[in-house]
Amino acid sequence: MRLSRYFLPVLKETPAEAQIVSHRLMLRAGMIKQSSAGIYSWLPLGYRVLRRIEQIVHEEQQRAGHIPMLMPTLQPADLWKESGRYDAYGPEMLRIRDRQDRDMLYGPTNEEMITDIFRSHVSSYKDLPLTLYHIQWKFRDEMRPRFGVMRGREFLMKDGYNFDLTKEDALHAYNRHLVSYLRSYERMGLQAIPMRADGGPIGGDYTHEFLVLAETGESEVFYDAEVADLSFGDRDIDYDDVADCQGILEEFTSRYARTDETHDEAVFAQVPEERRRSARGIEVGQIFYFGTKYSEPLGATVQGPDGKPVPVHMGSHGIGVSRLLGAIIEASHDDKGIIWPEGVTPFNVGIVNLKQGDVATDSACEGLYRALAAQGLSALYDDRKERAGAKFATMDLIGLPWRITVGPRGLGNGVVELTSRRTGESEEMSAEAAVARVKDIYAAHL
Ligand code: 5CA
Repeated sequence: MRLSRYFLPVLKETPAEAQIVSHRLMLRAGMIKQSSAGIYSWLPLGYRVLRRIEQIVHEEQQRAGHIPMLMPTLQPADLWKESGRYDAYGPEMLRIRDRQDRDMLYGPTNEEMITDIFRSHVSSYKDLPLTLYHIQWKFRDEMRPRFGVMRGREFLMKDGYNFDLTKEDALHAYNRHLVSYLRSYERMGLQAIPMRADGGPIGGDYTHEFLVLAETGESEVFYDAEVADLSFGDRDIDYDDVADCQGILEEFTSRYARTDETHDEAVFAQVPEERRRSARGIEVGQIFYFGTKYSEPLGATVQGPDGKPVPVHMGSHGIGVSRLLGAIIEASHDDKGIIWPEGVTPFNVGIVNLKQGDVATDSACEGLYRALAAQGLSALYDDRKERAGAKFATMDLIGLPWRITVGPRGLGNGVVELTSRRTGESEEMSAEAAVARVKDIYAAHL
């Protein structure tokens, strides 16, 4: 993408309404624009990151054997009356009446709708196990929408639902979700710690929230310092291997790690004092096993092996896709701007032309731009007639992890400069070597 033809409305001033750094940087970098409280347009740069995050979530869900689909945002109230949640959900639910006077609602989550789909089409235990998911906009009329996309009213969520014959099978689905979530967050450059949580309006005895530690997080958390040293890494996992998935659950959840809703001082006191930590965290996902809570009232039963109808065991599992942009920025920025992890960056590399209009420099930049594209790498080429300082400031603000700087002096010596946004370190090399290096860096992320 050539910056001269792109739409990147960066702001010079820090917007007064933004209280936390991720919100400030998303506004300043021209990623989002608020349309009303807690509702945003995704401008091109923000949209690119949102799509990257979605793609990682899709890939990891499908790796775990979960099946993508798409349900609507508007739902009939009748389904929620059947489950008993229509009244219980309270003022967070946006209720709408259509021209035929039918009660509708903008979905805050989809347990009822997916259970309805299930009961209409699945009748035998032989069709189980089944896990369906979608990535769709949700609406929750939050009392205090704030911090930009962190606590929105309209937000993008991945929600997945498993249907199993037995509790044991459903717990395996729970474990698969835990593993796939660990992998997803790590690909986004994040450490998200699974913590014991409370079921809330979704319900259920087994539930973990995934928290990214950050001072600006809305949740108070208590944990054993050892959990912060765990990482999933690049190990291979067979999602059908029940014992393997269970082993990973135990590895990541056996130490003390709880949100304030389930925190227990007496149990926490058993953690050696030097390892006890309390901090704040951003909840980027939650998994639930809730048994037959929805399948019983909605009549989602299958014919079991003995011919008798049994309600299916279910769980639901959510990732805060749009919230993740805020969480990633909270975890990865400096005083100049955002520092995108390679896994989610909107463009792989920025090209800064130090002397726009100089024939040799322009042609070197064009060549580089094409060479990167030929390798499947995306570049944002700053081809504007701006001062070098302004170009660097924009690149630093929008946070592409790698920048290639091209100027007449370097070209005279046959070199360009490759700079890491994270460390600020630069290295001179030929344009071909820079392309090869960037390709290597991204090999693990493409
Ligand atoms: N049905 C279940 C799981 S599919 C569910 O709705 N879970 S949830 O309520 O925990 O939401 C899943 C994730 O969505 C949360 O972990 C959080 O990351 C994100 N989320 C929830 N509310 C908001 C909000 N107001 N703004 C942005 N993200 C949100």
